[in-house]
Amino acid sequence: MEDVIPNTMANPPESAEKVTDGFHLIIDALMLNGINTIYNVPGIPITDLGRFMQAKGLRVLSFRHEQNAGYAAAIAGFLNKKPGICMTVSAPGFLNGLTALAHATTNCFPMILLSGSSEREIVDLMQGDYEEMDQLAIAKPLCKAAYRILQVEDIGIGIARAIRAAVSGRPGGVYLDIPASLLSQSIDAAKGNASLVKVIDPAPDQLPSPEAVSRVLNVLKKAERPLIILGKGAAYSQADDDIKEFVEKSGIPYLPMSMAKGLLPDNHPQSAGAARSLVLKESDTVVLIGARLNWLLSHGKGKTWGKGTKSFIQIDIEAREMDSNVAILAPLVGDIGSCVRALLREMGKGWNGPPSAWRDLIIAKRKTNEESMALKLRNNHIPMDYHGALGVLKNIISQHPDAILVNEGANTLDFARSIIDMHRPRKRLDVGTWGVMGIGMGQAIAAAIETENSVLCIEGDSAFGFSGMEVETICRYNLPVCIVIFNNSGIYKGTDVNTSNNFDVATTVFVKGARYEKIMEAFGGIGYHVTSPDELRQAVEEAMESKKPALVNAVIDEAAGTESGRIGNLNPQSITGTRSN
Ligand code: ADP
Ligand code: TZD
Ligand code: MG
Repeated sequence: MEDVIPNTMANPPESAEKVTDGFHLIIDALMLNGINTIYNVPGIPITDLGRFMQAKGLRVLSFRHEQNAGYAAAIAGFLNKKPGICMTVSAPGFLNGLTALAHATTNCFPMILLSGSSEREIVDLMQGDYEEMDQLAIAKPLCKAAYRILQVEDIGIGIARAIRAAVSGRPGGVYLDIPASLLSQSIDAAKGNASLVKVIDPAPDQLPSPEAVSRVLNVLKKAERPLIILGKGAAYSQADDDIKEFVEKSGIPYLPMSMAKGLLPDNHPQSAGAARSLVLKESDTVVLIGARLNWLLSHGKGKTWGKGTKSFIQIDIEAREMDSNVAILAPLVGDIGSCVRALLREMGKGWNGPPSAWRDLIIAKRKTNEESMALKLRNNHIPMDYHGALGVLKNIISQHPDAILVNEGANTLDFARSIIDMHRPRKRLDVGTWGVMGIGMGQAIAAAIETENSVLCIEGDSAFGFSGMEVETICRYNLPVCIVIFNNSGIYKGTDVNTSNNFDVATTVFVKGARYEKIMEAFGGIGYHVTSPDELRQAVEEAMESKKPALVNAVIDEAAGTESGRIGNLNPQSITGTRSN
């Protein structure tokens, strides 16, 4: 289908240099605000917008499905602390991008979904326009803010508003509706230029009150078994040095949430990662830094947290997060950098760490757990189990501490998260707050583009299927991405059998012996098929060395996984008791 070329471009009037249009003002407004990368799928009405962006020097990456472009934009927002931009066509393209926008909002990542839309006059009378949909109304409940720009002179303000809404306070997703007719509206170039807005200080520091800082330290001083939990908000805040100094000065053991791994290296002496159950249960005082007490932390109560009452201290930019699940004794509302710096200042010199009995208990537990794990990781079983395969990948990541690890799946996710140590901040990207499958290729592409580092994706075979077609995108842009598929022929396991008399296989199993590596070969990348830890090591080392797109099909024992990985307890129980485990 042919795109509508704006009159200003097809037949430039004599005074063309003095006139600009919606297309160009959007580009100028984004560039003025330091936005230089767009993740998109082209089509009416935004094809030319992508072309003009490219012509102006923006990086415009085209995906095979908007959801993946959206996940790329969301994680770019996390990595850069500025909004990642996803651009889509109207109705179906917009809806495909919307999952990622909701995901960004849920995860507190700044992102802008910029979607073309059809003619308001027709849409609002529901007269059946091309890809008709009231996109603004649909986006609103799923994101932090939603705006529509109707007049060319409002582009500057509209984009400024979207940027500020995405990054200020608790970051999140913003929807920006771009009707086709806006793009071709023209305006005097000088007037247009003057209407642009450079957002000053889009995410201002938010200082905690001195009383709140003292309250935190008073609670902390009394703690006998304190624990710090670092969440992905701490990773996002990029206050890496201050956080490290606070943890080390306080002497308090810390537990990183999944995407906060590497903020301090996982082999740090204060890491309680290998004693997780113990510290959650036994701690008496917990300092949450950019981590919510949601399902991932069992809502701060119940069996996981043990019997004794705990004192919670929480650092978060969002005041409403306090007391969301349990009472917070010492809330510290502000941005993490400012809060941690304030604590460091007030702690002064000679701060006593927690009692050594607490530290020794954790160190002992950690040692036992690490030793029993080390044995499992060295196994050379064929078919491979998760431990044998992940032991290999753990070593590879420690040799490439700057490589970005992308991880999704169920068992593949849970085992990799606990087994693979991270060494630097923001190197581990994964399924986030929702535990969503499908983030893999989008995150891998954005990570390679935004950081220029190598990317290692560890993917369940089911997880990979959600975004697998983007292998073509990875090859097209020749990105240094190595995808390892943990191929157990199914979701959780490949062994389920349909015991009824119908003809279909069980709901959780896939084709046996699938040759995923051929998808990579189809587009010019390198494919490997491996069945042992040794072969896996060789393939991944070679792929990481080459910095070329590669896919390693790693055959895993079909029976090695467990239902739902580590969160099997969340499966509703069947009253007929027919579920097998
Ligand atoms: P995790 O899943 O790692 O536990 P969550 O996504 O639950 O982390 O929590 C992240 C928290 O971090 C959110 O409550 C968010 O408001 C907060 N946050 C994000 N950025 C900042 C920041 N710069 N300063 C303070 N808090 C932040
Ligand atoms: N759909 C979406 C978008 N997100 C989800 N989390 C799911 C479905 C349900 N789901 C999980 O929670 S994990 C998973 C699904 C389908 C796949 C697990 O299989 P896998 O990993 O092959 O990726 P393992 O190693 O076989 O467990
Ligand atoms: Mg699987």
